[in-house]
Amino acid sequence: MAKRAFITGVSGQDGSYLSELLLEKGYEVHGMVRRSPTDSFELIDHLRGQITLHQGDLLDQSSLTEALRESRPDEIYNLAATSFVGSSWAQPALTAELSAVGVTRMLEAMHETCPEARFYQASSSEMYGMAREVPQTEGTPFYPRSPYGAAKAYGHFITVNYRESYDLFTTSGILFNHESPRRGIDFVTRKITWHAAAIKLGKAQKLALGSLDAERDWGYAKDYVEAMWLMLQQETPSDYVIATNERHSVRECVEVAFDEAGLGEWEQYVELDPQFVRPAEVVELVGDYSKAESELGWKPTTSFDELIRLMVRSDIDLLQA
Ligand code: GDR
Repeated sequence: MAKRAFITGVSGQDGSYLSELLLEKGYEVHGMVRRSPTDSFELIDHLRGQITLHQGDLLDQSSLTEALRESRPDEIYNLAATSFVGSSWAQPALTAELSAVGVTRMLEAMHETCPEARFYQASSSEMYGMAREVPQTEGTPFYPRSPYGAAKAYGHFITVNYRESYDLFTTSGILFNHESPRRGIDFVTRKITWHAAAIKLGKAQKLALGSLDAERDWGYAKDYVEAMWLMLQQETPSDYVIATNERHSVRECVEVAFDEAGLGEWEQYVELDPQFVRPAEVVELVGDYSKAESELGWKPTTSFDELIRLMVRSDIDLLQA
């Protein structure tokens, strides 16, 4: 019989790639959406008819219990959250409701309706914030620097706690930044690749950024959803850092993107705008994925340069269509 998976945040970047991966593997895929399941969801509309959507909200306990009762999953992937770090200062309590308490609600729903299921929690490198050591491993202490990071740290610890308190199969994937052509336009890589494409095609003139010096460990989302699945196929549940162990700056991202678009000197198009600067920044985030490599057999397959170039080409195609 086909395995059943339940994905919250199914209509986002990771949810859409994970759905495709699980369908390829023969899973019956169920997803949770906040709006009506009959609405359009850009990133998963091509999967209509192949996945079953349930209406539910991480703010609403009974909707989660009901969605799990209906879908009876073997595997649960909790990807739903507010994903834009910058907005978490404007909506700190909502961020906590969704990304912190929301995890408890999902775990409670699982504990009540399907305790035999396996649970994946989408944790984040933002939990390391003001990093205590470089590179970061599963053992590095957390020091979040945003309401987003603080909420994710709670989500991580409650996931570990349900494993230890109730012997549930719960895992936390500490994912560093992961990008793709499906990345939202507010995130810095996609903002840059979209603008490079738009400037190339004469549809935009300038690109306004908060800073060129910020650095991140950026990987390809398609590689990262594979790691989520692998974590739930192990004999014993554990937590894993998923990263590339390489750090690149926003400036390098701009250089590669404008080069791929054939635009020459990028300096003439880029301006700095303080509205995109955050009240507190994270520093020296770079992940050591050696535990994932030795236990899951996982490693990143797409370099930073390839990733940014494929995103620019995709944005050029999108804007030409
Ligand atoms: P991040 O991603 O906050 O790391 O979170 P984002 O792409 O938003 O920022 C990366 C870095 O770029 C700097 N930056 C800018 N960022 C944006 N968005 N816009 C700008 O104009 C700009 N200029 C400079 C930021 O300050 C930051 O340093 C992502 C999300 O996917 C989270 O959900 C996830 O948990 C983490 O990655 C891992």
